[in-house]
Amino acid sequence: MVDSVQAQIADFISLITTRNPNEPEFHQAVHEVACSVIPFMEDKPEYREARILERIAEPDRIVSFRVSWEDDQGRVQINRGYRVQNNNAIGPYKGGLRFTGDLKLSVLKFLAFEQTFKNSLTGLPMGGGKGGANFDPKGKSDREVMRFCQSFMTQLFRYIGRHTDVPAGDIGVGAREVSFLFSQYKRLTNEFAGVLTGKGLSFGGSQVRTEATGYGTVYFMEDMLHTRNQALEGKIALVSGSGNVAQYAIEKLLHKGARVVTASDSGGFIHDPAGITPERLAWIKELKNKRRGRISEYADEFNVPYFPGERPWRVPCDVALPCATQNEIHRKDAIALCENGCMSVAEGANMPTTNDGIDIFHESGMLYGPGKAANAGGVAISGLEMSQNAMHLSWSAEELNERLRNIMTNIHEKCREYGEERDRIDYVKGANIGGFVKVADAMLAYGIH
Ligand code: NDP
Ligand code: 2IT
Repeated sequence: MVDSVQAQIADFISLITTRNPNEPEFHQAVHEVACSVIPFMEDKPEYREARILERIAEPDRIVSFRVSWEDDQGRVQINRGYRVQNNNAIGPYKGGLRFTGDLKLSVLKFLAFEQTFKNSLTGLPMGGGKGGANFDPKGKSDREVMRFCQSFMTQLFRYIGRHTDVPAGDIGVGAREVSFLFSQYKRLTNEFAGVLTGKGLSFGGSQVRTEATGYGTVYFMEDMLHTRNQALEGKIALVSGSGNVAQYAIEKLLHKGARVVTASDSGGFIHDPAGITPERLAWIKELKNKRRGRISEYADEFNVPYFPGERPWRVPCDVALPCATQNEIHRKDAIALCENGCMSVAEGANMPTTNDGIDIFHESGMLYGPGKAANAGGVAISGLEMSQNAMHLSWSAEELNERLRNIMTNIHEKCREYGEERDRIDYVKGANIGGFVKVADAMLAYGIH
């Protein structure tokens, strides 16, 4: 039985690898899910015969388009934009847009695949998608970013819509970019519609969306710690990244009485042993969201060490929250975290830990919350932004924060339902199966297409 399951997983991965050559991130994400879902399907022939997992792992549609724009020197620039519409069995495609210089289709495919499970876990009616461009907003002027976003949306608008596909932000796409994108959609269609989430509060945005991913990740960690009668108060926390997710993860960790000793960007990390204070966090927000500077400046400003080209995982800690990008915790980093006494990892980022790193976490018995569960608070509040837009009303911050708190606990419970083992909860298994079932049942009902 076990051998046959292992053989099925190997066959499945070999099929995915052959069908999608040179897409290591996509293979990695599918592999992780297959290891949970294929054993689960052993006594569920209806899912197996309908080849549901194989269908979820083949995107419904991928569009790619040229984005031409003019830089401040009047030179023509050309980038490539994409939208991966992975699966809309349970709702319109939903997921962020990522702008990074090195963006590859493999990364967007893994993100859109994971998003399908994550969105299902929120309990809201959202399918999975992701998009973006190989465009790096860093070092560009506001006007250049505006012209790029206008050109990007001039292509993208024909593939999206409030009932079709609703993008949002991700790495390199924050409030500024979403505003430019939304306004171009409005110009092109003459429609004021909830076609993007993460909008400004004056034009249909939701309270708590900015905070939701980071806060939600901390809530999820809090729920994991509760299962062992632990709390965040007094814990030493490592955070990576210093963008949207990291900033609000740090903020909520401070509310909960934790001591956050690191932050990072693509250049390296800072170590502030006394702990990032609310004042220093406000300084980081100003640095990253307004001045668009580097985290190394924190080290100069507050006279703490900066480690260029390194990640924070070798600093001793109680808990760790990777909030930057994929594959930032490798096996050796996972070993260092465990050896240094880290008791829980909650992923604010998508797929920050390699699969052999996850194995180390599981072997150590630590509380490990994978991104598709732990960081689902962002897209959950996006889903509620869509609801508010559809009803032409807006809820208060208190209301939304309470809903976010409840959604994260519901996701934790879903992970428990499908991932509980004799002496622990396997959150990877719980999140993968918990996200899979709703999508699979809808696909079964639809028949074959
Ligand atoms: P931001 O663009 O606001 O911040 C990204 C942060 O990650 C920056 O500090 C950036 O540094 C750092 N970073 C980016 N690329 C790399 C790299 N290759 N190596 C090291 N550091 C890097 O993005 P978000 O905070 O929105 O996203 C962070 C993570 O959270 C991503 O994995 C995203 O997919 C995930 N996520 C985001 C959600 C959201 O609502 N925004 C929801 C759920 C998940 P630098 O400034 O130098 O580029
Ligand atoms: O990875 C994610 O969940 C996001 N970037 C947020 C997606 C969304 O639609 O809010």
